[in-house]
Amino acid sequence: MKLHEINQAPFIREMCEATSQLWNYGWAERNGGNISYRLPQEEVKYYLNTDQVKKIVALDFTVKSLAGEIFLVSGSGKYFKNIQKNPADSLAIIRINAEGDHYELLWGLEGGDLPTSELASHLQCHAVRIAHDPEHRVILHTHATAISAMTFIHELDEKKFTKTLWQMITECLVVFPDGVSVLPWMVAGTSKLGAASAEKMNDSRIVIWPHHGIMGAGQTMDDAFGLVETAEKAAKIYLQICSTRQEIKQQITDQQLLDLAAEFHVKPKDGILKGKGSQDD
Ligand code: 2HA
Ligand code: ZN
Repeated sequence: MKLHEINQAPFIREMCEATSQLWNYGWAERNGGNISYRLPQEEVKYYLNTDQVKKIVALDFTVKSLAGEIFLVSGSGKYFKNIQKNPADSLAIIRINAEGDHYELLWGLEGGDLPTSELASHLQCHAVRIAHDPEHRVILHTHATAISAMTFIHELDEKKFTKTLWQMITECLVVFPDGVSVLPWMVAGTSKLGAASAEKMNDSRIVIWPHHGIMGAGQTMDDAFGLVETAEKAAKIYLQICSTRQEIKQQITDQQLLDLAAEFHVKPKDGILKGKGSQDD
């Protein structure tokens, strides 16, 4: 079969668009942020001979449930602003081996670099999200400015953090009824952070890394991106309210949020809202 030009592949184009948009937002300074995109074998085979393995590399953790899965990932140390100029240098297509303890490099990272330093977080989060949702495909980590700023002045209790975000924009509850999870500060790039993030991804598709950034999961690039954008917009409103130093004179009540959830057929995360129709009433 004649292979198509891989730079024209929808998954490469989407990755280029997302990374440059993240840079335009100012959330991807230097090499900040990383994305991984689960690719179906049937899609990849039009662009790549998946029998040709360029390199096999050990993982320092095991993700057995991802055996045979293929991912497009951003490279370690790569600047999001530059990815679209040379995707084959900045991105990699990897496949997890049958034991789930190595990856095979199928394409990319032509300069010999490694996949994202947060690979442990990405793969462990994928494993958890796929177990909840077979359609899950994208994990996106970025240094979203307002969310990071909010982690300095808001309590890190995840129920309180979730409620504040839900109160900032009516749409938030509809976009992330599962709320946000918040980890304690942890060292970046470690499999410990990966395991902790993955554990949180059982409960929510957003995990906040205080004083660092955010991780979002989605079925498509737009889905994961939109989720992060929505949380970030809410955080921005929160910060703007704080900076006015005015007391809040009115806001969306718990009951209004519950009415909204009923209208949109979403189930708000337990233990946050009180009122008619709440689990906690
Ligand atoms: O440098 O964002 O968390 C990439 C990162 C590490
Ligand atoms: Zn980061």
